[in-house]
Amino acid sequence: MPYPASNELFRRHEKNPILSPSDWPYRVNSVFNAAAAKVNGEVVLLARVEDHTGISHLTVARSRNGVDGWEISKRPTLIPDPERHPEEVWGIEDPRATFLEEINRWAVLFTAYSQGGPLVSLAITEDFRKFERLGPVMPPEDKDAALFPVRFKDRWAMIHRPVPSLAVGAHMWISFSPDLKHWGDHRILLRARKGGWWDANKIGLSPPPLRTEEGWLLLYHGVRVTASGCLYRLGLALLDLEDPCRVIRRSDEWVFGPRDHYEKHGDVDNVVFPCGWIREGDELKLYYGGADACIALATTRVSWLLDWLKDHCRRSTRREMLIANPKFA
Ligand code: BMA
Repeated sequence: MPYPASNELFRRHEKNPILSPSDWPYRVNSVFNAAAAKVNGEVVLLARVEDHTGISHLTVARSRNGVDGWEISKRPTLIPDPERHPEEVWGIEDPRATFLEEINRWAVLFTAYSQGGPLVSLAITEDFRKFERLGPVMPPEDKDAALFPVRFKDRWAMIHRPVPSLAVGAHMWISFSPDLKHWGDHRILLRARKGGWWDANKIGLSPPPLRTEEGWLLLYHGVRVTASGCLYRLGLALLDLEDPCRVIRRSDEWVFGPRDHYEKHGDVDNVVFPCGWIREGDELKLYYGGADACIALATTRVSWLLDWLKDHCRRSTRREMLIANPKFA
């Protein structure tokens, strides 16, 4: 089935937003940016929940069909624990879950908001009920991190977004580790573009990399700074299956952006922010935060995204990538 001629690759669910603060069994300000996983036939969302102190924690919601009938935990699932983890003093945010077959567990990377700024922390879980916190894996400022599900030549790989200095741009990096705890061999994977592009100056990974027949599919966000605030939109890229440092394609155009009211208006206007997707055959369910206030669902097909990306990767973009990073050659 070819992708729609309208280029509308993602279809918003008619029940959007599928989860809102009013659905929560306890008092919260906002629910958004959830990790997504399929566990024992159920869709599990690990949502970022902000309470009325402004600090975030994470709470699980489960559903058979991934659309409605959510069973939401009566209490927070993972709360900041600054006694044992001082880096969590101002909250934990934006989880992304990857199933690691080798250890038969989910690895959840999330942002811990420390006094020194946001950093990347890791927790491991089998069932999204009990978690083992491994603590910080990247120093501040760093976020938008997710693991690949497999090792590459004996090493785990992570995509993340350090911000060494805003003057040089906030790019997506890739790093490697023998044990999930010690990370190195850091290099830039995808650069934020410059000037008037939709993804100029600041980009970051959205859901974890998705293994496809043609490569690792990435959905990433680009942040455009406008006179009325930031505008979060999403674009696609494809990495080599064997060598994830090799970018095969990158879209010039964004593929999804704020359109409906729950994306345009909330605590932070004009934000779509996915942290999870679930693949069932060719179908893909994308779970995203709407305007930092609610959780929404959009569906697409993996084959549509791959075909569209093939048709929408101009030569100039590839040239630009080669100049930016000779490792792409
Ligand atoms: C990013 C993260 C996200 C948030 C987005 C828009 O930096 O903090 O959690 O959704 O900004 O506010």
